[in-house]
Amino acid sequence: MKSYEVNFDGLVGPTHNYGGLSYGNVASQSNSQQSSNPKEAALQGLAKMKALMDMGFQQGVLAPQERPDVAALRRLGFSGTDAQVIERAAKEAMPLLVASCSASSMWVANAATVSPSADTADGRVHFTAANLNCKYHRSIEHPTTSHVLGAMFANQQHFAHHAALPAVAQFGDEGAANHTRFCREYGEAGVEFFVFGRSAFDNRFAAPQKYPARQTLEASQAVARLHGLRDEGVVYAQQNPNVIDQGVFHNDVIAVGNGEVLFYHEDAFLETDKMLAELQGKLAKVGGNFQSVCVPRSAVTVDDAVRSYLFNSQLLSRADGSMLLIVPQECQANERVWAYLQSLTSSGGLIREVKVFDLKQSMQNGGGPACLRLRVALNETELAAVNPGVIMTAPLYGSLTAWVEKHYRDRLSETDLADPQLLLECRTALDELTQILKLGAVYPFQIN
Ligand code: SUG
Repeated sequence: MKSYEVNFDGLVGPTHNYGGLSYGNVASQSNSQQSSNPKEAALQGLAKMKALMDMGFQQGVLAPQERPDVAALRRLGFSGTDAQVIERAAKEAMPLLVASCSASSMWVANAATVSPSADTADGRVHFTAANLNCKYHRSIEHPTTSHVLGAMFANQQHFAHHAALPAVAQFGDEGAANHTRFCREYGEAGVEFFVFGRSAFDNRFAAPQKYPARQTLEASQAVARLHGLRDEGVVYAQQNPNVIDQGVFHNDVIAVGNGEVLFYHEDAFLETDKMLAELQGKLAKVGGNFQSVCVPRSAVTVDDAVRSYLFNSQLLSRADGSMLLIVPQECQANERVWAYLQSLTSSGGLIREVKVFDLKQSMQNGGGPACLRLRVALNETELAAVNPGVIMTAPLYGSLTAWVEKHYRDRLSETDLADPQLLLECRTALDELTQILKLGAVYPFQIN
């Protein structure tokens, strides 16, 4: 049976703004307080989805969340009408209003960890929503993420959903940003690769000194158990704590994998040789030929990687077996990175082509092409069981661009977040969106 990697991209929400909310994420911190352009952000994301669809890849879309999150503000003690809740938060605790307005759910690589049916004990595709426990503004995403994923992958014969792990630092889970899967064919058993930043209970593992390690080993192990993965089909590796301290807050800022290939920076991991040998051995057991492409620090420094987001690229398999890298335009702007990419594609290896996208609005908050997509490997039967409303088509692209043009502002600054009119605009837009994507009621304002 045919099988595919389907990229579901996060649609940027109408409150996209630069809140400076992510300590340890260099772009988020350095662009704090700048005014944003939500309309441009959403259109840039849609253009990438359309381009991938036009190239023949399977493409889907994941809906944004209701923001400002008035219910979250109520849980923090703000009361009255919705407008009063926003007004009071703006007056008494602006950082909390900013956090409750973040459109951070656009980075759907952090929405969940997904294991394809060929890897799981019960033969279903498993999803665990990420608790994103390291940052308050992200920790409020998972309940709606679960509703949206449930509406997209509703068929219980094929899809199994797990609630987010316990909401404590020991189980900090950032979803697919720290998870990669290697396989020969998407529909065949593969090796799932979990990268953690620290261990919560075992002090033999080093931890970063400056910035937080968001993903714990214990969270990764819990997800592997929930999904019913075989020990032989799992590899755990530790991210180098020094690179976390240089701004590599997720593994997908320093490595990307697909098919049988891992593309990574020389400084990305600890005990790299042991890890590569384990990946090679385990993939060989399921018939695969593991290959790795190491980018040396002499060609591209960790700082270059963090600024250009070279590794936050999408590594896509083409029909002829070669691979394509989707990179943000910041890679072209960095001389060393661009020179490296030229030599990579002309070296006769598997990665033959690079395509550049303008995702500046998202990049300024630390979200590149790979952050914006959640990969779900599906066979033909499973793909047919996905809610068809969320699969990208030319007409859907047309409806979504028209929807963005109609509802989104082209400028948003911190003071605008206090405008109660923004909440009404967002709810009106999202209500219409659930009809376009045929999701049913998924948002708090629709359910309560
Ligand atoms: O969690 N930025 C996100 C970026 C997530 C990128 N995702 C992956 N690497 N997969 C984060 O740090 C910034 C929001 C702000 O500051 O307004 C933010 O949440």
